[in-house]
Amino acid sequence: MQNYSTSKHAEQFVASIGIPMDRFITQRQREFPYAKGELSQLLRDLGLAGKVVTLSIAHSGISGLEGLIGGTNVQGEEQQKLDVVANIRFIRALTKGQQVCAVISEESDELIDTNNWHGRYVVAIDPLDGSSNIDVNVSIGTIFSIYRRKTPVGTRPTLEDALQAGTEQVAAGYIMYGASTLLVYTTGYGVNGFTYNHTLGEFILSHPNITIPEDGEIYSINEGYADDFNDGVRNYVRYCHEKRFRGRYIGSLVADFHRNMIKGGIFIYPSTRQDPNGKLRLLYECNPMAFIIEQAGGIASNGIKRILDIQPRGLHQREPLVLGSTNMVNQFMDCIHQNYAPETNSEVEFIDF
Ligand code: AHM
Ligand code: MG
Repeated sequence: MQNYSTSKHAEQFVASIGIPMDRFITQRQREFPYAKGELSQLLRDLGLAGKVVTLSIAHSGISGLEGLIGGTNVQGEEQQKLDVVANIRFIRALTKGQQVCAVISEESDELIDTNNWHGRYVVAIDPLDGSSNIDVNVSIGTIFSIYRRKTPVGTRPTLEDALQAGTEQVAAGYIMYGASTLLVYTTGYGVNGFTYNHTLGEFILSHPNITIPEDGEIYSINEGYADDFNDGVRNYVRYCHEKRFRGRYIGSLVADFHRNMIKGGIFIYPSTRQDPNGKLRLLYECNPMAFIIEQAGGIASNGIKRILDIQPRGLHQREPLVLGSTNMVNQFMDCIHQNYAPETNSEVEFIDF
């Protein structure tokens, strides 16, 4: 039997858990020879806004923050009060932090100019994802993606800064507001997760070096739309049924993604008859999750192309998304490219009850 208490792996594990995120970020700064601490500061700013939003969510029921605000966002979706609160908190933190020259937000039609023209970074953010779960105390999240700007420092940021392929991300992450608040991020050197400790007011390293199992038995897709999927996606769903995989679908991307990354699984938001490009937005939903899952050892695709290779054409562009454990995503690809036909006459005997 392996002696875990003396293995190198165990030493690393024990040594790293418990480090406050601030210290972890400072230690890791050397991974960015070009950076002078601005990216570290930016990650801290996101963490700070995440703490404030954690409080707003926790008190939403008793402070009148539940429910709709009475307006719609650029995508015509009804805005919840907490959507708006989270948007304000994150944009304020990024603006005051001064490292970011422009923000792309799910809640804002146009590119937001923070007036920090000396900031070197651009952030794409979904301030509060999983709107349908906000009022029912189910996990929701913030998703973010960080790029270096393309235009010269000191000038007005433009769409050229915003419309960068996912391969250009320098960092990406999410904050999950669940049973605990968890901040998970990557800078391209693995994936690490930090749990918020309310007493200390700090994010503490709790999930060092997260990797996704190569295989899994969880599939996450909204099967309510099955009649609107194409045959390939329906084939894959039937394959999951045949394999007796477990269906798990929260309807909050962050929560579904996080569970699948830890346990092994596949998340699919395909194109449907109504929405040929799917629902999820490339810049602040697909790209950050794709960067994280690849760093954890998994795959992310739109069914044809690697997500990170897609050249964005618009701030709120949507893409079909499939991501997760390598073997599961590869099997999905076989199904959608019709290399797999499910057994139609399986000889299963059903027992009446
Ligand atoms: P939102 O940004 O309006 O909250 O929508 C995104 C969310 C994702 O978190 C989730 O994966 C998906 O919408 C669920 O959509 P559906 O209810 O169509 O299954
Ligand atoms: Mg969203």
